[in-house]
Amino acid sequence: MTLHCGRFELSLERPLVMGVLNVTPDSFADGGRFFDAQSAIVQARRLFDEGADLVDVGGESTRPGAAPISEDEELQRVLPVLEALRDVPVSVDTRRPKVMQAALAAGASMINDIEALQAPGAMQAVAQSGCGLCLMHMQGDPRTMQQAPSYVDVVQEVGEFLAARVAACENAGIARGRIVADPGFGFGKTLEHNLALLKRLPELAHLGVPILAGWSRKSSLGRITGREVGERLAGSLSAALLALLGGARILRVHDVKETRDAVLMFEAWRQA
Ligand code: YH5
Repeated sequence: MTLHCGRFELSLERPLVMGVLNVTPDSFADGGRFFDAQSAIVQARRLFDEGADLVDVGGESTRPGAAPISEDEELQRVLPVLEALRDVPVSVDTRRPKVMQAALAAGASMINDIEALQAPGAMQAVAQSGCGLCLMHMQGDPRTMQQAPSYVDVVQEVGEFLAARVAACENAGIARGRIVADPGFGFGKTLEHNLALLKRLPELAHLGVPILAGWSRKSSLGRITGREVGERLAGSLSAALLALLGGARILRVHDVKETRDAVLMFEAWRQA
């Protein structure tokens, strides 16, 4: 049981922790891009020290309502960081085929695409390499997705979408052992949709690929706990544990050190 991620083989014997690294300009620093890249690299090393199995680097904000940035801007943000992290497994959170290609050439081991490779050319960009791949479900696009999410049966629809994307990838020559599927918590989903997906996560086991779950710090936690984004650690850890109970094998989180302990607790419980 391993996940093929380019030159890395990640064991899925125990759940994996994916640390989140946003590479967005630091408005409080005037050192420019070099400073931004340097602080991102330092932060990535810290996430690995804290127990991350891989780090997810993103140059484009995909939070609800976020404005898109140019392709050049995205490349200039992520490439220097990837080049400095060739010795460790790094995924790149991007929707753009050109960024995928450049990121893989710069040493990235995995592509994390919130559009599940639906952009023209994205499938080919990933098929040409041996990288890992995360296929995520989203209804709509980040700018408008939270306006009126609607499903008849969210779990069934997300499952059908992901199954179709896994099949399309396999047809394009991307081996199943490289693929991870993600229901996309918060991406065109109400709190009720997110909870239905969390509760019924075992129903996604039929996909036959590891499931990745990303609840860390998200608005649904704020809706439940009444906490602002900086106060959502306990909610995030609780959601992470519930996802593990539902069969998730990879957790995408901001708080690596704390999530690692939750994973160790889960593993101890599971093996008892
Ligand atoms: C994900 O779930 N999420 S970016 C809003 C927040 C906090 C966090 C209001 N990329 C996922 O993390 N990729 C993102 O507070 C992702 N799965 C995968 N595969 C959104 C995010 C966030 C948004």
